[in-house]
Amino acid sequence: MSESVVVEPPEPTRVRAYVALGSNLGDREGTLRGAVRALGEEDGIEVVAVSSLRDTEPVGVVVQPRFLNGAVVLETELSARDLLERLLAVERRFGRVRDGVPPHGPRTLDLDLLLYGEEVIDEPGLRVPHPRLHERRFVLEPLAELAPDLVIPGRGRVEELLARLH
Ligand code: PH2
Ligand code: MG
Ligand code: MG
Repeated sequence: MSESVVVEPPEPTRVRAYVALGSNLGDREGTLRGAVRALGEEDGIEVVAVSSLRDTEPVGVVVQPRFLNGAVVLETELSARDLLERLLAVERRFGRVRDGVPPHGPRTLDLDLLLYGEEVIDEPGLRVPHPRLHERRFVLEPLAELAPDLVIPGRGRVEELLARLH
């Protein structure tokens, strides 16, 4: 009689992803806390760490309410595209409206995929690393709190990118 061999299913590949949080309409803190909870409840997404939340001056379109910003570290089994779709779905659940609103205008919730592992992706609607992450203090500060030594592909270490802004 041959010995039985237990074949373990392959470990699903888990990727570490970083997501920026932003809100400048309604109950900003309630929305960001709720969104982080909602992300953690999604199948295939685990919230590993959450930065502090900071009140920030609007950048770009400056005539709009102040933002509350932060960032989270996720571990995920989802592809970058599927993760992006989940982020957009959570934005909608928290009242994000895109129709008729200027691209950088006020929003109840903005969840931007900053990094997906070490991958560099440039596809319609999906660019990682996020193309403006290295020049935005409201993104780099919370990111530096979570992962100062993190290297942004093509840009450098988070802490150095932040120091360059001072
Ligand atoms: N998001 C923008 C435009 N400007 N300014 C701040 N302070 N925080 C943001 O999250 C932000 C912004 C577009 O996504
Ligand atoms: Mg944004
Ligand atoms: Mg966005």
